Amino acid sequence: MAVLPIIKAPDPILKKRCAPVEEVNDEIRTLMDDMLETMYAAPGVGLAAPQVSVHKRVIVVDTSRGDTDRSPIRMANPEILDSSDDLAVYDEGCLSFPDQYAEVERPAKVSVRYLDYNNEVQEIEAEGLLSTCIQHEMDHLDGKLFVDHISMLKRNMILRKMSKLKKSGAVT
Ligand code: GNR
Ligand code: NI
Repeated sequence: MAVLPIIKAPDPILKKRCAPVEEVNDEIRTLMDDMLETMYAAPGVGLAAPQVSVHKRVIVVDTSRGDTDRSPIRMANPEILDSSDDLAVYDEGCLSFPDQYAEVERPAKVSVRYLDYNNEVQEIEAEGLLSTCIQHEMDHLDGKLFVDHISMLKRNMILRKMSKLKKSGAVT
């Protein structure tokens, strides 16, 4: 397993659409495991493949918090089957935007179909932080970032801050 470098915004790598995985084979399993190790090291509750420069539809999440009771979920080709009409607001962050937060409104519950670590089709229903996190990670696969859900004013504020941090070398 390996901790991979996380791409920080603004970067065109984060804006590309990712290609579906043909099957979850050893190469994809290694990617999933490296992504989990990278996510735990950060630490974060989710990570999408483009954040580590891989343009494949792979995400990992673990919203359990705490080092002892880990419950990692590894997903390839996640699809939203259904989402609730009721919405939930979370103060979201992103490992590609260190120290930047903004409230984002999304469907409160989603049902998701994906390929698991064994290349088997799974379906789960998610609510709360898990639901938010899965939707945030799935957005990454389409080059969409949490700042694309907020007002242009707030988005530009955050993007300007990130550009400055990168220019000064405070963020790499
Ligand atoms: O670690 C993360 N925390 C988080 C908090 C609220 C909503 C979404 C997230 S995802 C983020 C990790 C990340 O950037 N995943 O792409
Ligand atoms: Ni993110």
